[in-house]
Amino acid sequence: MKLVEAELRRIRLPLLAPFRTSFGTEHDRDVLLIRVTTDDGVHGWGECVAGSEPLYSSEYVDAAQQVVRDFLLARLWHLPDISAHRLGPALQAIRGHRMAKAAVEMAVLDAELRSSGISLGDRLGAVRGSVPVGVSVGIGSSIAQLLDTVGGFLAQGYQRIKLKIEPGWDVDVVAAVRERFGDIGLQVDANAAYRLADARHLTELDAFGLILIEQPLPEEDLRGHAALAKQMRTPICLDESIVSAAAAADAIALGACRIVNIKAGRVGGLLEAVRVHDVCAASGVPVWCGGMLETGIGRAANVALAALPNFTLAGDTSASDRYWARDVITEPFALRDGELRVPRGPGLGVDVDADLLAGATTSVERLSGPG
Ligand code: SMG
Ligand code: MG
Repeated sequence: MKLVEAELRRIRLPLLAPFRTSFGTEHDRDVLLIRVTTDDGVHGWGECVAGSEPLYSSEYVDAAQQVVRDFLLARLWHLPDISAHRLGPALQAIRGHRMAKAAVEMAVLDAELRSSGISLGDRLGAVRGSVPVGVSVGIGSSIAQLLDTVGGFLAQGYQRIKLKIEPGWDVDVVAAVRERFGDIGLQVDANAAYRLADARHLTELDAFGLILIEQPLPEEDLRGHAALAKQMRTPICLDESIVSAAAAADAIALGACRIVNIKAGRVGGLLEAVRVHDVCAASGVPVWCGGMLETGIGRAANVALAALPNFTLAGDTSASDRYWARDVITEPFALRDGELRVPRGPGLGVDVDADLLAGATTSVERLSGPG
């Protein structure tokens, strides 16, 4: 299988409701989609999870598109036989830019699996036909408004609620949700908004029986997380800090986390995500699948990944209608009894709707290999 064409398409999808975190508010998503074509005429789709600004991590979508075009695809055109497991060695020279690499890998993997008739779930080692899902709830405008939002999601069947927190929107908010909704699965995510000096304040969260606290401290601060873990009863889960399987092994060895959030984009691709899963499984550390407000393309990959055996906690892979009035895939992901079904068709197992895609498109760059 040889790569002959690639289309770098940007789409803009308005979110049904703004999503506020400690680092900013998203009103819509500016998504880079990659469609590769092989010499057999098979297509493969990839989605890049980088945001429009470098706020979650150092990557952002304009840079990702440049990296994909000038540094990643540029190293792949000449390969006589391309497949996902050959990308690592071919792209090793390019440092970082994991979200850009992950998007290319997803597209190549999708094409490869579509041509051999294998589903992504089967390729990665899925052991479940559907996965339990939770929902991530942004910082609200008031506690009353947040309680309404949480109540709506629980009524839809979401199996756990994750509250975004930041200094000034934490203990009181968690207390109010616990009081109103009782013994629901509840966890919080700080997106690195605290410092170790806040440890005493954060221990107040221990009173609420949370499943976990996600990424309280900065990405680089593994030792800080290990020190915080000694003071808190609530398990620490890392998101931003875990950029590879090696980083996961280090964090676990240091005692910086007891749970890991896996996002394929953050670690450079689905194959590395499986390695993170395996490292955690070997250490008895449970994992769950994070979300980056993906369209149905990235969501299909997340749901397949979340079906691996050590994904024992509900993920942030919510249903399409939690985000979009209309997703770009023909069959949006729908919640059934608190779960999403893992696609069974070849590759990602979802079909892109050409009209919906055209309606959302803001630019298209068509590339082809040299001769
Ligand atoms: O996809 O439902 C989703 C969003 C889940 O909270 C979520 N993601 O830090 O885990 C996280 C955030 C990062 C994305 S904010 C744009
Ligand atoms: Mg997070």
